[in-house]
Amino acid sequence: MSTTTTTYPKQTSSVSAESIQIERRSNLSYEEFKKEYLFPRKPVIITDATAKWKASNWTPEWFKKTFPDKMVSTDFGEMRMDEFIDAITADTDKPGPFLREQPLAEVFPELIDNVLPTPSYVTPNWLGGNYLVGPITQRLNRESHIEVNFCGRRIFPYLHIDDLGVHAFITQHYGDKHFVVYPPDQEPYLYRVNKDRFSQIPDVDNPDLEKFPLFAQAKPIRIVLHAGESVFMPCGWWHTTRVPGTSLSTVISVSNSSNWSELVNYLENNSNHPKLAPLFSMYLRTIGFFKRIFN
Ligand SMILES: O=C(O)CCC(=O)C(=O)O
Ligand SMILES: [Fe+2]
Repeated sequence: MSTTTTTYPKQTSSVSAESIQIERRSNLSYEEFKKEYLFPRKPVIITDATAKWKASNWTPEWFKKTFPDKMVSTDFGEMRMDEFIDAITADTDKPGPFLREQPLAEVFPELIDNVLPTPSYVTPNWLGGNYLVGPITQRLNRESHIEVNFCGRRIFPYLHIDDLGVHAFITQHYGDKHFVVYPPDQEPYLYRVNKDRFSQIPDVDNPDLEKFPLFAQAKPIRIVLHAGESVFMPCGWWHTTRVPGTSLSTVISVSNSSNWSELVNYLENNSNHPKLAPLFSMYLRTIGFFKRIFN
């Protein structure tokens, strides 16, 4: 989910900050998920979505023992895995390195079977597959990868909504993760960077209210995701995170009939070929129409 300059249409949800509590659910059937959360675009924490994943046993020590000399790409540059784990488990207030938004299949191809079976909640997922137009296929497939976030105590670098109008399904494997979440109706108070998907507010817990006075009116929803739990973050919901200690999580991005129109609008508004963009949009809407029938 890269930080390119983009235009992003206003998004909606039937849920507002006044009415929401983020529920914890287990044994949630797909039908219930669809009706209560996916289509209403309401976040939910699911406590047992990935119970069968081998990734449930991931720990920093296990990564250090299993891949000691593997080079990983962090925001402090390339590092050996054993040094990386030492740095993110050290008891220090200084921010350590962050292995951020790295595709699992590229960084740890041997661990792909650790995130199976795919939970029904992230299906169908239309981000994979071949769309017969190279740039469209590449753009969608880029978001279809499971990403890893691995770090020590720190805040996520930005309050944002996700790229391409996707929903995110974030699973915590190790440690706790504190989320600060704002429904789409809070956007007027969040100082969105013009035509982009980021807020100008660097730290929502220490905002500069002289510079960002309207932010005082924003109503955050706070949740803590524990190891073994997943959160469904619908498209258009603003979120950022903070971890009090070592944290390891994965993110699956999802697009299907519940948010396909956001993806199509996004691509149309950000096309490098403005003249062709309406044609591509029509093409993708038609594909969506048929996928909806056959999925
Ligand atoms: O896992 C996190 O801390 C946040 C991930 C996220 O929001 C993202 O990758 O877009
Ligand atoms: Fe995100």
